[in-house]
Amino acid sequence: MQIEEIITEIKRLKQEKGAVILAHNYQPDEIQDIADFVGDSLELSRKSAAIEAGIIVFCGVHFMAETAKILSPDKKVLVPDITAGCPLAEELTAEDVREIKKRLKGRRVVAYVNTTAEVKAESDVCCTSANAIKVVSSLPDKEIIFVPDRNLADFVEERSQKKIISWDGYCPIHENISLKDIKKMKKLYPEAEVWAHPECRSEVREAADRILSTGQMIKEAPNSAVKEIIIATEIGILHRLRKENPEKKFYPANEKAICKNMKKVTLEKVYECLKKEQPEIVLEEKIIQKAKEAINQMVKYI
Ligand code: CIZ
Repeated sequence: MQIEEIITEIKRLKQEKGAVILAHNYQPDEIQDIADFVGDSLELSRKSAAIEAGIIVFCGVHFMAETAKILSPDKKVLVPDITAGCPLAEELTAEDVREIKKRLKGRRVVAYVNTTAEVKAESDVCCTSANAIKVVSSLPDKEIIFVPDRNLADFVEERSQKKIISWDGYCPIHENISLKDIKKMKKLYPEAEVWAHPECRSEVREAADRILSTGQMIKEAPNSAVKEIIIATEIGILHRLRKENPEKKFYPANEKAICKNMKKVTLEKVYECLKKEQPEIVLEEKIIQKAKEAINQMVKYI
């Protein structure tokens, strides 16, 4: 089938089945363009809980679709490619969390949304990069265990009054963005501001003018007085930034900052997934119930 035909078929099947397509900000451009909603994991989690559709096609990585399923257990949550995982989420198991809780008894565990459903079920509270500071600051504890991203953990410690004990995980895509990249881009575009994601290394965060989640970048771009912005995160976000702000210029800090897992989703796979209603996210009821408690805290904070 030609691309145009696939898109027509996706639209037809979506209507016939009462399905909704959600896409993460890091998805390929053409997937963002056919989606009903594009956003970060917090926005998409909220959306999945609020929409009435019986079928959600989640275009993103596995943990994001799991989060949608936990918040909407009665809906069928489909993923175009079940192998689209997140290396950061896969760095930590539920057993690791149980062990760390035993070792550091009495401390609460805050889990970044980039974790498996099983890890969320063992954690006290979840957060995203958009609300990590607010979630951590809302807790009465002085010391917090934060998993799995060490860079986001450091960023939260810098901006909250808490001592953070962090897991030593990282996102390989964000860690690959270097200070050298930032300096090179600043030389090319001296008027540009640098906006970095909190999953970036500390030296990149220090060199940045602003540290923002993808959802915050989307919200801030139209309000910012600057005309040129160097973006230090996965390059999928550039599509929406450019589309929604045609008068501004956005440059990737490193054009190789590409998450291969995010790009596993294709139009053909979305079509097949809608047609066959497979692959589907299936989670144990016990995991859903436990993880939901941690996620409910997350969706309270913007
Ligand atoms: O929360 C998300 O969706 C992720 C993984 C990054 C971001 O900043 O949007």
